[in-house]
Amino acid sequence: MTAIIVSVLMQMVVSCQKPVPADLSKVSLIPVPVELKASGSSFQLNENTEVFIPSESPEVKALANVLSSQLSKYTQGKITISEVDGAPVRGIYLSLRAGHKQLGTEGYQLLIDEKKVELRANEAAGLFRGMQTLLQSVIKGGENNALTLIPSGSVTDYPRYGYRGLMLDVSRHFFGIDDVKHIIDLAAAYKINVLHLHLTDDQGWRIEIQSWPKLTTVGGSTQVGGGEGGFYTQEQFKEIVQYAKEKHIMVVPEIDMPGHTNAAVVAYPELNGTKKKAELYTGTKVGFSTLATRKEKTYQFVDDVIRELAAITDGPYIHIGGDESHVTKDKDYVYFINRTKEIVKKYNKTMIGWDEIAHANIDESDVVQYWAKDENATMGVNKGAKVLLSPSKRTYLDMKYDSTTHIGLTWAAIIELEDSYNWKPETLVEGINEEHILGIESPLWTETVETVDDIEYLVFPRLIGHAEIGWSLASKLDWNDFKVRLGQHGKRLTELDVNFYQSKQVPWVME
Ligand code: TNX
Repeated sequence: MTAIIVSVLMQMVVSCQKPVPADLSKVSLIPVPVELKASGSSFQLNENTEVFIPSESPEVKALANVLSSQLSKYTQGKITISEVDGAPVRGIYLSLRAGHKQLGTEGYQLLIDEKKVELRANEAAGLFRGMQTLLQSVIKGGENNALTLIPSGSVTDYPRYGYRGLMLDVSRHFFGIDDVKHIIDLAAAYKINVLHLHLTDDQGWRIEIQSWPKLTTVGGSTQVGGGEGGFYTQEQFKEIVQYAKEKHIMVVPEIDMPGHTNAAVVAYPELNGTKKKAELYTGTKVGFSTLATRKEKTYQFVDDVIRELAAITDGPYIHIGGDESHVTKDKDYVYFINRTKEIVKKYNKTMIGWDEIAHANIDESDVVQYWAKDENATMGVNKGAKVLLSPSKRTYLDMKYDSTTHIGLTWAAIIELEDSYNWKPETLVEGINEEHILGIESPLWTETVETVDDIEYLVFPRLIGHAEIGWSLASKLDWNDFKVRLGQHGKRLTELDVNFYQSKQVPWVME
């Protein structure tokens, strides 16, 4: 009896609410969705709002928990979650139902009216991406802006490229797992789906390899500038992988070889391919180290490293580096990449390497990461490989914004926001078209990056633009439109306490 009364009262509360006009097409969504239709009214978020999910779906439950805690910021009490068998008539409903082929694995549909917000996707990843759109759609409205609204209408959305990455160099300066998780959270809010960790370089080896323990105890003991460095145990690395997975982000680990291996050869001098004795290195030069590419011992090392790494990596990719091997003879370099490719294959992973690997016997099962040379990218495509785009003049997050930027480098370019945004993947390199492109990735090299504040400053807001280039339809990419939408994210970024670069090219709205 009481239950009926409560339910009748609830209905009255809901139906007593007067519709409040709002315009979904005015909401600044980034990345801009494929299709959006506004219907002029709104859904009101308040303490009576509930999140509904289908029963027996732990994955959706986990997402609903995240959504409820994020939305509860706007309401007095915590938004409750209830399991239902059919679609509810009111509230926020997360529904997983297969069959929307066009939406693929990451796409979603959002249907909002005065009574209900329904988020639909084929897979949990799609619900997660759609949740980011939903969270960006929450606005203040009504009299004195006292109400929290989600403008009504519909969104149908799915990504252009399946790989939209951020790379973090944890070798030049080491960052612990809490820092990495924090960056994962920020990137996930803009639908980034890959975190590439550059785990090894001349200055430090950052991942525990149990069969070669000195890699970390010796090779991980310092960093640029001489700080104490550090490394991830395999358990910690798995924790990062798991955390990223909950945000539907895949981790791509990189072991950079045969160059950029000073830290490894200090730990194990028998692997050294130069005549010089290696010492721990805390400077920022590149291109001076190499492995002994003609020794069998080296391939035992590569095999052990890839085997252990493959076992703790969820995703299909292992990145083997391959850049700037300036002291490796060309034929030795090609020999090394060819052998390493076989080892990656043996452990059932797909090899990614920087664009120089196009000189080796690569094929359609490999990925070339374009950073420097058009001809390498083209050579890779001609051999059938897919290309991951990280053009240094556009996507290198370690480049300064202007000549006064207090950190960062300038060798590739000085990259203000407009330059980082205003390019198209499919017209970047002649002959490389959409079908050759796996996606785009923005690398943050950390020679000059020492703190999380430094990371945030160089990554944001440039990564937000790259996230849009990777996700949105080419026909919707427009700098003048983007900068206005981005300006509307100023307040959000400030609330999230992100130390972002307040580019003068953007009309920031901080209130
Ligand atoms: C070049 S990009 C490198 C890195 C440096 C970076 C600094 C690439 C594949 N190699 O080793 O950290 O420049 O911007």
